[in-house]
Amino acid sequence: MHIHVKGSGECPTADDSRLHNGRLATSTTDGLRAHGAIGTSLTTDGGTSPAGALAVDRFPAGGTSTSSRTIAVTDDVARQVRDDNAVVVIHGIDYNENGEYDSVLDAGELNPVLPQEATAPALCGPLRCPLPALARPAVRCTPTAGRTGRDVRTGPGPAPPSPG
Ligand SMILES: [Cu+2]
Repeated sequence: MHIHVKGSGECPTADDSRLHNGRLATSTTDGLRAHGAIGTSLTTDGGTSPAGALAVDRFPAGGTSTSSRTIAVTDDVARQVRDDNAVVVIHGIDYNENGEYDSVLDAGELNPVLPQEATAPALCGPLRCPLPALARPAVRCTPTAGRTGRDVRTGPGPAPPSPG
C-alpha cells in the first residue's frame, strides 16, 4: 500500500490493462500514467520512503486488514496531495482465485522474485481535498475508495510470499 504521486492523479482504468502471460490485467507499471510513482510506502512500522516499496513483511496483508499509523510525508508528497495529484494504491490480486500469489500473470515487473499477482494494483483511491487550494495546507485529505478497473480481480489471498 502506497501513496503514488505525479501521474495524472487518477486510478488506472481498464484501458490501461494489457496482456500479462496471455491474460488481460493491470500491472503497477501499466498504471503509472494514471497513479504515478511511489511517493510514500504506507508500512505498518519502519521507514515509509519509496525505498521500502516492496518490504512485503511490513505492509498489511490478507483479504481483510485494518491499519492505523501516523506518519510524516515529505514536502514533495504533501504538495502533490494538496494539488490533487496523489493516489492511494493497495497492491496484490488473486487473479486466478486459487488462494495464493502465483505466476499466472508472470513474474513481477518491479522485482521478479515477487509474482505479478503480488504487486498488481488491487484497489485505488485518489486523495482529494474538499476545500479550495488556498485553504488546503491546514486540511486533512481523505482517500475516496474505488476500484482500479473492471478487469481487475481481487480476492482474499494469503499474505504475499517473502522475497528472500
Ligand atoms: Cu504502490
